[in-house]
Amino acid sequence: MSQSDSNLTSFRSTVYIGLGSNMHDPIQQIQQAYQEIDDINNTSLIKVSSFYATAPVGYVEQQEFINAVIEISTTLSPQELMQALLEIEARHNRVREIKNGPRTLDLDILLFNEWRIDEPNLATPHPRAHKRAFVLHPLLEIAPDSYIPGVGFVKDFIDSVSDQVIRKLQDGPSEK
Ligand code: PH2
Ligand code: MG
Ligand code: MG
Repeated sequence: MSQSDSNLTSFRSTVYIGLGSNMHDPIQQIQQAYQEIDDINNTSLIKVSSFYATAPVGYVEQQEFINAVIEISTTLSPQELMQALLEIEARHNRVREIKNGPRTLDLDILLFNEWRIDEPNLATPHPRAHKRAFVLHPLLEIAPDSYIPGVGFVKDFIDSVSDQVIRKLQDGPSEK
């Protein structure tokens, strides 16, 4: 939070972000990111899922991931939020070598209100969210009624990802 959070005229959005890491102490990377996200101007962390250990999807010759999903509240625009998240990824020394490959920190906007955004660098809902157990399980945990615009309710997609290996590491959700 910052001083401009008191601007009551700004429209407040509810946003879900997926976090993933499989390099250099993933849990620490993600916990550090929670703080950095809460420190973004006009943005606050609302809810945090448990951590999930998940088998890599896409490019499989890599370490398992730790994944989590958070809910934030922000008055930033989608593009402003996106830029702030990219800066945090960069601070975690994120390098983009292999598509879907190992990463210190990945921050993906999953849902931005129920808005459907289709811009070259940003699409919401995240186009693959409903196909990934590492998104659906933590999202369902903190937002059991969440709806993916144009796709359907998260709870209705859980069965379709039952072949993906995922293990919940600690109990949650916790209110932040
Ligand atoms: N992210 C990817 C590709 N594959 N697999 C898991 N288990 N978790 C991820 O966060 C992940 C992935 C691309 O962003
Ligand atoms: Mg991703
Ligand atoms: Mg990403």
